[in-house]
Amino acid sequence: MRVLIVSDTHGKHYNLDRALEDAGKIDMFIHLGDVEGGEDYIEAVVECEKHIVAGNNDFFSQLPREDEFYIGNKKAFITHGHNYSVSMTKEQILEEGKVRGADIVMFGHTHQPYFEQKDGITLLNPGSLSYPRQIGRKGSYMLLDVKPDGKMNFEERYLDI
Ligand SMILES: [Mn+2]
Repeated sequence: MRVLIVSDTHGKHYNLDRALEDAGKIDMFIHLGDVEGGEDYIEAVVECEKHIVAGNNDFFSQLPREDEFYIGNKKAFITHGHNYSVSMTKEQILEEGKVRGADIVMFGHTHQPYFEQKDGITLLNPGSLSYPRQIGRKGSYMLLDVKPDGKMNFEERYLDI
């Protein structure tokens, strides 16, 4: 199964469309917040199972602040990350993931890709599709491929400017 993981589109859909096209057929779509009104657009163009959380800029949205669900037999915990000071430290969100018994913890907010496997937990941020802040500033997203034997392969991908 293929899972497309994106974040921080901030109401712009040009790069989201490119990511959806690049990713090809997907079985699950995850957006880690700062959708800024893009919910209706995503609802219209993405047909598979979707998990979307609210970011610090989604003031009037009805989206949940966090979500827990399974990807295969692994438990995922997703949240935008601003409530866990992710710009300063990854310890708080990692700790929350442990408390919740998560295998995979996903966040956004920093607009910089992040990937770490620690204490049995995979902690990741796909970066931002619309306003990348890492060196090179290419819009980024992550693709998770779950093999038939359950093995997970995480791939960070960058769009050409
Ligand atoms: Mn943002």
